[in-house]
Amino acid sequence: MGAEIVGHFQIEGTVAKVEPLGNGLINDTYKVTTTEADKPDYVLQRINHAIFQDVDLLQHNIEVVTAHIRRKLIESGTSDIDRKVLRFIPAESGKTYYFDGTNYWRMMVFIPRAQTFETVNAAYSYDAGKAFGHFQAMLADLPETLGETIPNFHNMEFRLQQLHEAMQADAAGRVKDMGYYLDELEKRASYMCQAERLYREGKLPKRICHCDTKVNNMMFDENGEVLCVIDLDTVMPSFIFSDYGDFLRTAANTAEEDEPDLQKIGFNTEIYEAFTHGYLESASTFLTPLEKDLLPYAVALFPYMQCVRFLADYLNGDTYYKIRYPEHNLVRTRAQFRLLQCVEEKLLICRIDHP
Ligand code: GN1
Ligand code: MG
Repeated sequence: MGAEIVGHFQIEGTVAKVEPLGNGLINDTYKVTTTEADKPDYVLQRINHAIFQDVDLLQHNIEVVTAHIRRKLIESGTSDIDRKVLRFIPAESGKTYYFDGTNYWRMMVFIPRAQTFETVNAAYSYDAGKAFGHFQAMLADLPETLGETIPNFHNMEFRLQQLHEAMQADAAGRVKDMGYYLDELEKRASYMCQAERLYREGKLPKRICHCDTKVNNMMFDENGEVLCVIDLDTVMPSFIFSDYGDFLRTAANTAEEDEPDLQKIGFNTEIYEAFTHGYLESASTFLTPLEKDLLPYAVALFPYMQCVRFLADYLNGDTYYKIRYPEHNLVRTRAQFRLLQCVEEKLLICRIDHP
């Protein structure tokens, strides 16, 4: 596998090897190394077609976004542009993906001498905040409306509805032991769904967001300077909370998102403050006062939403996220709930409805 697929794309150079890359939970990613020193290496990805069902829309969004950013970087006289925005390689059809009859594949240029991190310190968080704010700002004047590559992706009401459906179906017979988490999540449901309500009331806008701002989706150069944001599958209209909140969910957590030892999980307020500072520096030009007021809500929303999503997948018998062991989604659920509690304690924002 691999080399044959690569042959369908208009790459430069000769393929020397194809090997797995990264640790994403959705797509399968490979690094393609070429023999020639003066030719780029590439990243090959098998798109998870069960999750991204409209690959045409998916690639269209990504092409529009990367072209827009590239144009802005050129206009502003930025150097080293191929390391600051992803470049996709056309397949023989001219499209930026190839369908082999079963799977969809795409290729992009591998960004050389770049690094990603699973954890960051406060200084990096400040830079990342600025970079994500800048990413949203660059896309604020995108002339085209983008479709949702996963409909209702960060819609909290929809995610709770999916959890309720998973409870009712109880496909894996796991509901009986989940009473504690189901109750705790339900108590917070109304508070957590406030963004959708405010949107319906016309008080909150949707903007083009990245929607997967996990800390490991940002590339840094050899000196630790931010290069670019990767993993653009979920770039779509959303509340700005998506990008702000999901970064802190991963970066300010003192442990991994699936840490089994709950004692190790904490919320690092130094990282929270640094990231917020950086984010506001580049995003305050377009944020409304209400969006700014609700940033602490966004910090709680993302561990909550991720907890709901992991738990729903656990109840469904692990059909969405890749798992490494049978109880993995339960361990993730517990870890995200613990993180939510830490956020609530530190930011004093526990909004529970009492019956
Ligand atoms: C998935 O693909 P990856 O691992 O970057 C997921 C995110 C979750 C994340 C949890 C399309 O992201 O929404 O926050 O796992 N992406 C999709 O780690 O569902
Ligand atoms: Mg990723």
